[in-house]
Amino acid sequence: MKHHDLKTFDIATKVIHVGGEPDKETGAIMPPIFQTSTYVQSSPGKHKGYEYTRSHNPTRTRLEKNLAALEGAKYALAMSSGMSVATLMVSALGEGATIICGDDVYGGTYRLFTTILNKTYKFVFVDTTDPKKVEHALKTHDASLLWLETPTNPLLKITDIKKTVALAKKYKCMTMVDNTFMSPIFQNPLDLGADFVMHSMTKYINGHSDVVGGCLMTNQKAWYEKVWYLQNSIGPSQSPFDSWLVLRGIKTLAIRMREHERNAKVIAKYLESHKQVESVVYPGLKSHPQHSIAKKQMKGFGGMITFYLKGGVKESKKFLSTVKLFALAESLGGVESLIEHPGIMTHASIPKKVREEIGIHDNLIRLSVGIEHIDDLIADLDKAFKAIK
Ligand code: P1T
Repeated sequence: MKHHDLKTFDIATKVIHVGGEPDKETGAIMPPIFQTSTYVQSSPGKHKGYEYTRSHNPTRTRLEKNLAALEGAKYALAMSSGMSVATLMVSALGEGATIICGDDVYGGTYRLFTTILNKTYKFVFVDTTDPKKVEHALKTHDASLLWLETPTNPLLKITDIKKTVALAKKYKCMTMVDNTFMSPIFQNPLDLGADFVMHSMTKYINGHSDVVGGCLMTNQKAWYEKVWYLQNSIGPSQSPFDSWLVLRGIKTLAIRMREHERNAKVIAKYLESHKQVESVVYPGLKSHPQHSIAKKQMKGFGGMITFYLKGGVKESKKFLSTVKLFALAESLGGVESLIEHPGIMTHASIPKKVREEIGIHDNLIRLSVGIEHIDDLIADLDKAFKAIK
């Protein structure tokens, strides 16, 4: 094969080949799982770049190379969960730092920020889809970091990344984008000016619902080193085996995202025309309030849909326990379709009053549309609608 530069390849090629080079020693096409905790040194302090797996591991290094390439970043860190990425990123800012955070984020992020990290850091929640509100918060607080989730979980609100990052820069505030819902296939926040991007790898990146993991990507060496120092000191480094599973799952990320979106588009339209549905939220629908921003900054609309059922908690519960192909479970982004009730499940840690204020009502249902055959998915939903009629 002629010499080629992996950097110039399309992302669909990168997911398969970056960090996936054949093993130098044996030619094995699949990377070895370096299931080891430590590494032999030839004399004290003399080693091959690997001392202890909490610090570095060759399988994890391969995954980090791949992750960095997908977000066009110089550096990536793979950790044992999305929540550990959030914890270490905030901790890297230093005691007393202020973080401005979107008002609709994953319930676990909200819980982490408002019940644990709030003892050491200050969090200010704003609706980041409104630049005026963001600017007001930046003006009133000396914030170090703006935390954006876009699209948000579960309401799929979209923030204009480029515009909002520019605003934050004006106030010397850095920006982190939680890009979990889009995956690197559909959105690349670093290209839009963000300082950091994170993913819960548990979702689309791994894609097979068999790993919990998180990753952080950045172009800034000093911040990468700060977060790595915390990872090495505190310990939530991704394990060799889970790193390997993600390297395996990630190969089909580009093709999976296409299929997730293809199915989600059909289901969003189906729901929008359904008499038993109050309203549907999907970035690909013209009715989505930030549809034009979505078209501009995203390369696809993704596989997540939320909708408000006509009815209350009773109808929602019946609907959720009638579907069969859509599995009733927390999480998202796997090849199999999932369904859940944010108010009772993923966002239960947010006080009811706060939930209601932002629109997480008792008739809100969230779908993670998988890549099964579309006819089977529609038939499953049909059955549930008939059951609550
Ligand atoms: O579960 P973990 O890998 O720690 O990632 C947390 C996380 C971070 N950011 C976003 C946008 C997320 O959706 C999540 C996890 N979310 C779910 C488990 C869920 O069902 O929404």
